[in-house]
Amino acid sequence: MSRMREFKVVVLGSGGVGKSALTVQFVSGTFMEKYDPTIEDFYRKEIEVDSAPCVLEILDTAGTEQFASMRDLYIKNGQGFVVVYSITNHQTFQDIKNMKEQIIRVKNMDRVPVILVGNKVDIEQQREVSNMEGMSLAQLWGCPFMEASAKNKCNVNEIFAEIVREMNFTPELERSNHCCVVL
Ligand SMILES: Nc1nc2c(ncn2[C@@H]2O[C@H](COP(=O)(O)OP(=O)(O)OP(=O)(O)O)[C@@H](O)[C@H]2O)c(=O)[nH]1
Ligand SMILES: [Mg+2]
Repeated sequence: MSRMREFKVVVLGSGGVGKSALTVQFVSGTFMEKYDPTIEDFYRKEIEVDSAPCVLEILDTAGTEQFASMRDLYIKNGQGFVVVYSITNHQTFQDIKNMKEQIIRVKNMDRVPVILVGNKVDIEQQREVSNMEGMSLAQLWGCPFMEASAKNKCNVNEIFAEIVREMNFTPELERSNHCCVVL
């Protein structure tokens, strides 16, 4: 019998940045070419990070502002946050700054597990956000940063492994709503 850790991950970012494409690529290994705006989708996947198996419960949220009122609740229930912008759209990079503030306000914890992700690196010719801008923001936030491509499966598994590591390093989760599954 082994105890497996379970983590609640929330994927946040503006509409169209590739939250669903990254999540679906990670969970089922396929790329979603067609844009179908999300209302809310939920996934569960078992992975091994640094030789420790765990279960990720992933909430893929709506980027559309129409559903932004749900965000407080998602953040309240989440433990780790994958914050995504598109390197091809500078506005989406601005938008995540507000989302990060919302995370800090709602969680009210000293340290919230977050990873900053610049998606769509496969379309380098349309880049509007430099690698340096992403890195600087992550440095300011004190969190890991990765550029990724849901299309080319670049850094997709790495994002989710890294957010697990961040959650592992956050002892406050142990005391709050962290739970274990007994197998
Ligand atoms: N070239 C390229 N296109 C991508 C990538 N990721 C997503 N896309 C495309 O961008 C569009 C939007 O992707 P989604 O994953 O639906 O975006 P989202 O962030 O989930 O959007 P909302 O659900 O509305 O918040 C789709 O047409 C995807 O195929 C990527 O890494 N590279
Ligand atoms: Mg989506």
